[in-house]
Amino acid sequence: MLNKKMYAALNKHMNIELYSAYLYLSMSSHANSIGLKGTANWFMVQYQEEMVHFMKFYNYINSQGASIGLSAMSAPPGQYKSLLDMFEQTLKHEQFITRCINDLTDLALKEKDHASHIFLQWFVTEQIEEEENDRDLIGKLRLIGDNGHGLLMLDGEMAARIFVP
Ligand code: OFO
Repeated sequence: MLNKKMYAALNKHMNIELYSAYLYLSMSSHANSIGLKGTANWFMVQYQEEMVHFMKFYNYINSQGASIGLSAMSAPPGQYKSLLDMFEQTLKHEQFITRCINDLTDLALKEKDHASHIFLQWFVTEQIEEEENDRDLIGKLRLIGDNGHGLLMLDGEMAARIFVP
């Protein structure tokens, strides 16, 4: 059973995971609207992954006998200056998520909630990959700069990403 503090923190973060899904869904559509279909695919896969993250929290809270509370969702930005801007915003968001996961893990230890502490380990590991992916793409985009050919090549690479549930 989750204590009050742990429940509130996990439930709040569950809603943040849903916001992550919203954010990447919006980025996917923006990429599509500027003709970058591969990038649109990359963000669509990212959206699907975020829904998995959301459902992990949803199922965990339910498995502890509590019912989840969905909160109102703020709208993500719909316009971006460039592809680099999108990925810089993505990395910034993922760094925020990493801080949230670290805070949740600290709380689980403080509350001696071993089940939640184990549950959160998956996310601690996942965040390493989340940030790494974004940093890799930002590095490539900085090298590419304004080179249209390079941008299209990278877009083609991003078309190959597939969702692995
Ligand atoms: Fe992008 O890792 Fe969840 O939010």
